[in-house]
Amino acid sequence: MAETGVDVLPKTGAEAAKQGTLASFKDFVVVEVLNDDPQAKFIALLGRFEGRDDVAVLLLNRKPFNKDSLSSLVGEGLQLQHDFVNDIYSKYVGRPPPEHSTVTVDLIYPATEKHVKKYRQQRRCMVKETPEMYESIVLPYIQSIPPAALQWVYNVLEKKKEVERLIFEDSDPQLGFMLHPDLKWDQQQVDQLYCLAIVHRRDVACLRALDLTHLELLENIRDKGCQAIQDKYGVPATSLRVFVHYPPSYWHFHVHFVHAAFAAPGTAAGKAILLDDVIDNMKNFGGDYWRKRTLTYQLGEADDMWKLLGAAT
Ligand code: G7M
Repeated sequence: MAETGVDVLPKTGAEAAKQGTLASFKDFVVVEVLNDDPQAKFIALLGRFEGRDDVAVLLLNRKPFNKDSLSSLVGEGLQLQHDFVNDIYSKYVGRPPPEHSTVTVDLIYPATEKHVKKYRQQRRCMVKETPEMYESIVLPYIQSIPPAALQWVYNVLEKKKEVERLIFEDSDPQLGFMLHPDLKWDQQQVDQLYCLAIVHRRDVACLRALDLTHLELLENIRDKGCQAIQDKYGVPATSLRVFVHYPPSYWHFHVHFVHAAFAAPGTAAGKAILLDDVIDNMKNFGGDYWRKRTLTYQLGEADDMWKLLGAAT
């Protein structure tokens, strides 16, 4: 094989990680367990590839049971090891076949300090953000974030990445958006559906930026996004929780579409605001509703925003 050119196989884990072609984590060293949630069967690890100074955040999620292939689980597939029996009650340890024992693996590499802080377990704090705090503290903070933080968004919008995952596009520069499966969804089970609509226009950072001129955009995302999900996955609008985050992690306007049966992370009060409520409040109480409101939400204490807002709260 040639030593140069795009077809060269990467030699190290770090190179493969950058190309998205990792086959295993054999030269990955765990430095810290950032978070461990046994209930959600989730662990976040901070690590390094051997010989590298930069760090990676590795998120491992055990997948829920797949109801569509139960026969391969409870048939001969599950190898049983007896634990105990007491009257009518018995217990075994079961070793599932490979298709039932996979984990989803999300890797952020190279990870920034912001990523590490985001996933490290930390005290949760409530903030009451007034419009004045938004103007004087949050807006300058948003403006200080390096544009590189939105590179993945622009890669999607410019069709450099995730092209084969595109579910729907409305290419209108003002009203248009692109709909993809969210990074968090592996598209295996429709009752865990999680899609993300990203708007084409680049001048709307978040909920606070909305006014009456954006109503048509919001209704367009809701109506065409729901229709596209119905067409592709057969999930009707009545089974979808459609919401925005405030504050978002990425300050380029986007909308989450999640199956109503799925209590996904980030759907809780203090983070998610239903798109219908966003629209309805603007229609009923004025286009500047989200600019005039005090917004109450939760942040991790390691979050840069908490460092700025904590003192003012
Ligand atoms: O909290 P916020 O509203 O900013 O949520 C951003 C959403 O973008 C989350 O649900 C992420 O899982 C999702 N997301 C983040 N990244 C880096 C990607 C990505 O590269 N591709 C896709 N499709 N979704 C992403």
